[in-house]
Amino acid sequence: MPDTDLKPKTGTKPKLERPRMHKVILINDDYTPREFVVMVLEAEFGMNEATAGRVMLTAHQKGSAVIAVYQRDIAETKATRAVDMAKKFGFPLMFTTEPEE
Ligand code: NFA
Repeated sequence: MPDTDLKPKTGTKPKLERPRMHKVILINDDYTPREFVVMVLEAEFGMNEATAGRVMLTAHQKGSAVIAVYQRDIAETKATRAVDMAKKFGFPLMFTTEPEE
């Protein structure tokens, strides 16, 4: 095309928002054994036993605890896998995700 303008445009690059990160939140319940919660936190979220124990206790005492922050897909996959693992053992353990501010 003879009159195609090949000059690079300047000043038109859109400013992209960085995608928001998503928190995975552990919800307390009255039935899931503490040791099982710790095991799930170790298995699915790569925590050591000391950290997993602290996070579990925080949720136990306050009702919920933020576990970690990931890109949305990863947060949702990990939360789903953790809930499914608990379900398989007959426990009502819940994890949710929500976007960071
Ligand atoms: N509240 C549960 C218990 O006393 C332990 C628990 C902690 C469950 C954190 C869910 C989340 N067995």
